[in-house]
Amino acid sequence: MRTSRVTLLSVTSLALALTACGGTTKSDVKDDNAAAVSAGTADPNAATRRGLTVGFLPKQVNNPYFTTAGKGGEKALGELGSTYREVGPSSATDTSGQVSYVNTLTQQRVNAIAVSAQDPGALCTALKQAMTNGIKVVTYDSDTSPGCRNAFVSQAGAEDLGRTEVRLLAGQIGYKGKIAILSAAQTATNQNTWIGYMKDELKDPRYKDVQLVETVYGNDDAQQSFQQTQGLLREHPDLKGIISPTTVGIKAAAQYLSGSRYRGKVRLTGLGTPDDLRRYVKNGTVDAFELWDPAKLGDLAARTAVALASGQITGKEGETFKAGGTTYTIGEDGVISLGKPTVFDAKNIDHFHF
Ligand code: RAM
Repeated sequence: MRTSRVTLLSVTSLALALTACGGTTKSDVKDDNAAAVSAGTADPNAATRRGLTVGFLPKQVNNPYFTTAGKGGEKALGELGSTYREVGPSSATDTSGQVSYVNTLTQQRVNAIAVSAQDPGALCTALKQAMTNGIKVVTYDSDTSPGCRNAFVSQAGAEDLGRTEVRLLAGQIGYKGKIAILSAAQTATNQNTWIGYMKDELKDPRYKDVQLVETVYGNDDAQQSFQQTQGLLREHPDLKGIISPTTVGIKAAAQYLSGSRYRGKVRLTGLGTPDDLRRYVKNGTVDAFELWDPAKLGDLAARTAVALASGQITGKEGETFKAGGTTYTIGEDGVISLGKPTVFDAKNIDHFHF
């Protein structure tokens, strides 16, 4: 769903209006929250507030990964007696669009925003403005800077993800040959963090015969990702493997390889959904890849947003809260970790449906 954009100016006026307003309106509830945040105190025993509205702002609305994550968030909010609202751009490279959506949600006076950032810095001013208005901000999937949100719900350890992808691919190509990376948007915080760890992992002497020749960007667009894969093989016909740490990219690369003479010759791994890649595992295009359950990520983002808006946590390291029966502890820089990803291969893929 697209919502009309508002200017930063109108959000700034809103901040002033909110500060000045009196009476028993919905904004007063958020003003209470703002007071709790500015006092920097968490009350783990505070009651979970109901009737909240949490705005989900994915990187891209028409990406099935975010649709699944959104469904998880919506279900969790339903269980908690609160409302889910989704807005967002249809392109993963529309950072100014994302900024406008933050401003829209601020103007709509939602209680919390859960956002997957297309760019680490671009959203900062708008998110800070939202927080000034008493709105709690959670990033999930792809972070901004720690000062621009209350907490980040991380899908899995970034270092672990980056390193295991290199290990998976190196094992598949016998630790020898040229490899490439097919990423999402060039600014994506999550992919860039993982790629940083991939490059670091490749410095280990055991990869001395593995050469990373290129990193290309398919912008989480199926057609662009397909063409980038095609281009990689044209440029490097002796390529041995591709890592694609994006669900859109890996699916498009699998499609290309599967229908080409490279099927089974060029190994492909990365982050994908079992439903997207099942057929490519079965036809020998992909050996193994990994992911977390996006619905669980959306669920935890929603529950974190509600815990923040209820004053149970503020996002400080060491605070704990309960979400769906599990107790989570907030780590350094306000990071909350969902857990470990699952590696899928021919042996286990049929047990997973998402
Ligand atoms: C794509 C997006 C998302 C990423 C997954 C793995 O859907 O880029 O941000 O976490 O892939």
